[in-house]
Amino acid sequence: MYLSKLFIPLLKENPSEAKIKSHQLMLRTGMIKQSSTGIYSWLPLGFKIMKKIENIVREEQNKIGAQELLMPTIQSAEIWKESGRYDDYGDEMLRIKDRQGKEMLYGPTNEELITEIFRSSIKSYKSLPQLLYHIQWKFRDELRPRFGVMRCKEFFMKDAYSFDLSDEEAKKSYNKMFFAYLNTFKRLGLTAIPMAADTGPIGGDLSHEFIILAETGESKIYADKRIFDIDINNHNSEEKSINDLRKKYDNFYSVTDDKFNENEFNSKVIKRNQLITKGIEVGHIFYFGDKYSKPLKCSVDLKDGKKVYVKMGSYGVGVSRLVGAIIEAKFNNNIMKWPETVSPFDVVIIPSLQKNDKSNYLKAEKIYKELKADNIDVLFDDTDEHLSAKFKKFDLIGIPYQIIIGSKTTNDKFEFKEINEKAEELSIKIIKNKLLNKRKPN
Ligand code: 5CA
Repeated sequence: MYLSKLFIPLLKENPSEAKIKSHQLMLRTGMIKQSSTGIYSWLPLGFKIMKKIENIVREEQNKIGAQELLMPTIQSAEIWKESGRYDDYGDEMLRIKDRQGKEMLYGPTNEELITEIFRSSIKSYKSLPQLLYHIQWKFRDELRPRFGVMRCKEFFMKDAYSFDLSDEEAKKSYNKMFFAYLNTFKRLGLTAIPMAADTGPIGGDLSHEFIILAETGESKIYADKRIFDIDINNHNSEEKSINDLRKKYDNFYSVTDDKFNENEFNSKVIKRNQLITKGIEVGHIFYFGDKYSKPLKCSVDLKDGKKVYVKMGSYGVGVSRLVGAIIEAKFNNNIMKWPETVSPFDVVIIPSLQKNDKSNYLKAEKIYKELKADNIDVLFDDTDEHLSAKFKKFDLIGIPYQIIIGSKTTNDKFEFKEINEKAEELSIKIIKNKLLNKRKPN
């Protein structure tokens, strides 16, 4: 892609309404544009990054055997009345009437709708367990939408739902998700820690929030520092391996504010290991048994003819929130570096272009074509801005690798730079191999 053709409305200054760095950066680099309070359009740069995050989330769901479907954003109020949540959900739910006066709503979550789909399709124990998910827009009329995509009204979420015959089986589904979440966040370049959490309007008595540390986070957390040293790499998707991993996390105290108990914290964690800080909730998993299946009469026949209400859990990832969360984690000293897995481009070519001398342009174009031929997603800054202005711009856009074509460039060696590292003079062949090697298999 040529930068001159890219739809990327950059701003010169930080917009005054943006209070945290992710919101500032997203507006400055033209990733999003506010359409009304708490509602955003995703412009090409932001959308591309979000789609990459979405795909990693999807791949890790598929790996544990979850099946993707797509439910609508608009739901009928009826099923919410059946579950009893229509009134409980309060003002956060956006209620709508269609032309027949039928009560509808813009889904803030999908426990009712998926239960309705399940109860009308599955009748026998033989079809269980099931793990279903979708990635869809949600709407919550938040009282105080703030921090850009971190707490907004309309947001993109992956929500999964598990269906099992017993509590014991359901815990296995829960642990599988626990495992998938750790892998997902790792691939996104984040260290997300599972923390025992309150269940709020979703309900149930078992729940973990996955939290990344950030001063601007809205969740207060209390943890044993050693939980950050757990290495998930030695674990695979076998049941025993997943259980062992779950146990490792359970060994260390880690809770959010609403589960905090000072005496327990002080008795379980010695002072030196105590961490009290703030974080961003990027995912949340719940187990709630028959909380929805019972009122919605979602049961299956067992072998002996008896009926059992299916045992359910739900599992959310804030896909659009993650875009902001990654920025909070990776944008430091005014320099952004996207993890390679989600970066909007693999590499950017930054030539110094003079009006009367086409040579740098031609060199840059040649490299551009060569990299493209190897399917490397490359951005070519073909604008006539001064090099220093270009560098400033790419400090914010955050593409992790740069090829710089300036006065130091010879005919066969180019400056190759990883953001925050020293530049090296390398041939295009070596640069190409370096970039291709970065594409690690998952
Ligand atoms: N039904 C359950 C699990 S599928 C559920 O809705 N859980 S949740 O309420 O915790 O939301 C899941 C994730 O969505 C959160 O962990 C968070 O990352 C994201 N999220 C929730 N509310 C917002 C919001 N207002 N703006 C942006 N992201 C949000």
